[in-house]
Amino acid sequence: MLVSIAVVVGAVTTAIAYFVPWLPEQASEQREGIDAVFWITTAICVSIFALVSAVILYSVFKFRAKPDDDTDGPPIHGHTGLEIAWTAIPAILVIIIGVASAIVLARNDRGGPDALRIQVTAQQFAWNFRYPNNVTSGTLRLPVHRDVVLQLRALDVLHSFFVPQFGQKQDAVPGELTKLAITPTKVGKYPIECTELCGLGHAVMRSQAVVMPAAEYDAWIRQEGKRIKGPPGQAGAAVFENNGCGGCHVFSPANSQGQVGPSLNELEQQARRAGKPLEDFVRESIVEPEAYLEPDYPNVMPKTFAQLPAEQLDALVQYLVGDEESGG
Ligand code: HEC
Ligand SMILES: [Cu+2]
Repeated sequence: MLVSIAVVVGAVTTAIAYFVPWLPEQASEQREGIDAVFWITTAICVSIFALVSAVILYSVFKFRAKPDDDTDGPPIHGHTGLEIAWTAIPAILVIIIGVASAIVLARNDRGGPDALRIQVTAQQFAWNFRYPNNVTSGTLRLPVHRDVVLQLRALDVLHSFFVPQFGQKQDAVPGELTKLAITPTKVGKYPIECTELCGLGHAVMRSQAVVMPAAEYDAWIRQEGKRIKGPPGQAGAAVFENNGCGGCHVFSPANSQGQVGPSLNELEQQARRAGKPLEDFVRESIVEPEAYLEPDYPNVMPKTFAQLPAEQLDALVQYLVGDEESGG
């Protein structure tokens, strides 16, 4: 009887654990180990739950007092064997979970000797990514099946990088360089979330990880690398596009339609209103957005662009200042 109850409870709980898709899609090698630990833990929990439920259900029916029975039960003074068992078995189970976790963590921390290294800058409330050839972007592009190591920096407060489909989280800590290894296994688009409450805009501190076929990634990174070294107009356009400026700003030369920030088509009037020379105004607006806040707009322009390499910043400013400088 006891055994049949345990089997039924165990089967139902296992079905709930197995058939309901609790976990996000698996898209990295690191996630495989994490999921394994998760399933080991779940198996242990299901077994103990089945055992305890069976004993409780069995006892409730088997040892129920008769309605007119007011006597005390027999006095019981512990059971040394049982006590040793219920101390030792959980200790062993916890050690199993601990050892499995340690193995997975150690394996997941290995980036591989020729991993692609990408610099990540986190700041209230945006992410910025810089690739080995200095291309910068607001979305993270990764080649599938290649070891990647993210090197994370925070410029203000604690942030935490998390892509649920990749499994691991890593804090970005001001004044410290932290690392996160990812080996993507599936082409696709995955959300990047900040998982450390970092201020008012925490909930919108999101971006996207785009996992691409290796050849497509190589072509993209080569092309963007060439564009940022090209003439200022071309380089500026590349920096503008890759860093997501168009998502928030209208700017005709880029064909962008973002409505979060002011239009960048009338920068001259805006500079005059701010009482600054055009180029200084534009540069300052990008590097230090809070220096002059356009009235009627939220203060949400990311400050991460101060991290742009100098040539890219110059090219971006030229691109925005436009015609009078480049003569075309
Ligand atoms: C998340 C949205 C967002 C993104 C992304 C963004 N901006 Fe902004 N930007 C704003 C907002 C809002 C303002 C107005 C508030 C302020 O002045 O800081 C602004 C202001 C500016 C200004 C000053 C314009 C004026 O009229 O005062 C410039 C120039 C500018 N942004 C350029 C850029 C460039 C270049 C990028 C990309 C590298 C960019 N922005 C990315 C939201 C954004
Ligand atoms: Cu954050």
